[in-house]
Amino acid sequence: MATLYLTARRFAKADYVKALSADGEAYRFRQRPRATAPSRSSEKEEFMAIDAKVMPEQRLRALTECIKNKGFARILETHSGLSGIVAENAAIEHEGSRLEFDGFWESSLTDSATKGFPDASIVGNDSRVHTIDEILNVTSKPIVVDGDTGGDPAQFRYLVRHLERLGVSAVIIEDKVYPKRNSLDASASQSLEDPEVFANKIRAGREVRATEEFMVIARLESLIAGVGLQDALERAEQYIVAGADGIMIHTSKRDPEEILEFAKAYEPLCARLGRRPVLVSVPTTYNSISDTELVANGFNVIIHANHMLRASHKAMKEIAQTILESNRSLEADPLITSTAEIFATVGFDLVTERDRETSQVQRLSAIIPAAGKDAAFPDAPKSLIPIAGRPVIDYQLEAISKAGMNQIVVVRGHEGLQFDTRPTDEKITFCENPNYEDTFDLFSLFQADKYMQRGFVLIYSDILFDQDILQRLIDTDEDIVLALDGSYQYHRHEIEKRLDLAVSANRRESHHRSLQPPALMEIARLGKNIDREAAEFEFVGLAYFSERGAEALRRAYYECQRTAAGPFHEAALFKMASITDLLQELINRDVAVHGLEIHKGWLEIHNQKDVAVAEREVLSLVSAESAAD
Ligand code: SPV
Ligand code: MG
Repeated sequence: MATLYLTARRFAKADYVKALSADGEAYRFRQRPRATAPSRSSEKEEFMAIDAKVMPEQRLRALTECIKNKGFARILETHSGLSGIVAENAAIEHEGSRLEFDGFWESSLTDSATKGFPDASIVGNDSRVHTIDEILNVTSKPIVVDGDTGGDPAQFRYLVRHLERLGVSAVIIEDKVYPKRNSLDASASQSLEDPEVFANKIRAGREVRATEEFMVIARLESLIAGVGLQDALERAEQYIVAGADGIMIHTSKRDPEEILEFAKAYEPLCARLGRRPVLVSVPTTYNSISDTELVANGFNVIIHANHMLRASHKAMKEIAQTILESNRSLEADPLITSTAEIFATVGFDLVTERDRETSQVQRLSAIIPAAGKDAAFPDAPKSLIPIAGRPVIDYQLEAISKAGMNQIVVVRGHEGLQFDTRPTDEKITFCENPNYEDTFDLFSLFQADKYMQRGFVLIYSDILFDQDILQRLIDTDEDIVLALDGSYQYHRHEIEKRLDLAVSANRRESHHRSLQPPALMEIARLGKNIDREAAEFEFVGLAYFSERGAEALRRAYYECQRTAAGPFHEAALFKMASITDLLQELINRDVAVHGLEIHKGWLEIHNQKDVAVAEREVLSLVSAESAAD
């Protein structure tokens, strides 16, 4: 304790001012390595609870270490796991350093209020410990627990043992009589405990602790009870003599004057006693004073004691009102956190990421190249063409998620910003193809290269399809499988558009009379320039690539990118190639590219006529479904 006294003393006065001259200079001390590296986008930079590898003893000690190193600790109230995560991650850039809270306050007021109870010794220790454990579970910084009166010495002993074992750094008990009333209500009765009885409780608590670092802090309620500064100082002396590791002086006044007077008198008192326990303030009412000023006046722990709870209460009231007033929740959207951010905050993303690693289907990405501009729909990406009131991509997302995939990647280009109007909680990863005017779908696809590597499903942006087709493609044992529509050959004379056509390796004559079930076949030729009479199939725009298939595709792409000069299959240049060109390249290199024949369950949107057909289909499906219900 002597060391702590010296260190705290050393920092307590003029040196604090010097250390904090630029209001934050002292923070340089604390470039604490994070328990886990922040991952992915800034919105998702939240602390991932499951990866927090801080053991109870380490956390326990961190508070004294923090006070030793920089002279003080700035503490924020938390009342739940979620508020703990937010408090843990709160940070600003301050003069080139990262400024964060140093730990958390587990408050009796806010723990009770979260449960809808008054702060009047109603919520018991078991329940409090449950909340504390919740916070410990998802955070890594030190916790200071509000121990109320501590109960009788026997109860306090058990509380100290329990909190210390959990890794809590300090417990603060107040010198009032059980059952206590919250200190901030001036009309409440505030009966003070006999100081000697309270001093014995401090002794009892300190006796049972297993480590030197666990702090038992005595909270003076003299100013709350209106018995004055002198009483506070006398009690402070008794508690210091009893071994208190810290002294908290509290007031409900708005003016910090009394608190500062106490702090001034505290130094000579400690000097006389030869020991200076840390000095703690809770500036809820006297909050015009800054943390820096409090530190400059000798305070070592500053607790912002209830702000997270009060903030959430205000926000909840506002949102409930807004939904009632608006008769729906749309107006509430800008006032609330997106579900995607909540998912990232509490580590749900990590769960799904790990699911993806273990599940064959979930490992796959669904990649939708949607960068190109189509003359028939010049004003928007084709993904956003509305069909019966919903954009094409909505139907695609539904089918993709029904097939069990949740990594969805859209490559955008033409009118790409229009995707920003999508719901914020939708989980689409966007890649950009800024060269969409000079390139085609192959170049777009490879903007999503890093999402291709564990296997993927390619989905053209202008098709509606049944999820069964996706499922069947994925279920094949082949590495590259394209969905091919065999009905093309019956309609070929009616179709005017330039389609992606395919010829199988074992061309089946009189195919339409075959009794064989639809089967997988190897593809020999693929492209738009295939003679219409020779072509048997139309490529639907849905294809599956296993990890190996994706690897073969990527290898060919990067080799051709390096070596291809002049025309590349049907393209004038490699840079302007289509996906089918690269697939033809694979076939020529003896990589098996398979086709899975389908007859129904998809529609392509090439022009306004297709939109009308799609709308009729969608609406008839909807009415068939509701008739079946
Ligand atoms: C608490 O946060 O529960 C406290 C501080 O004890 S105060 O509410 O100011 O009494
Ligand atoms: Mg309290």
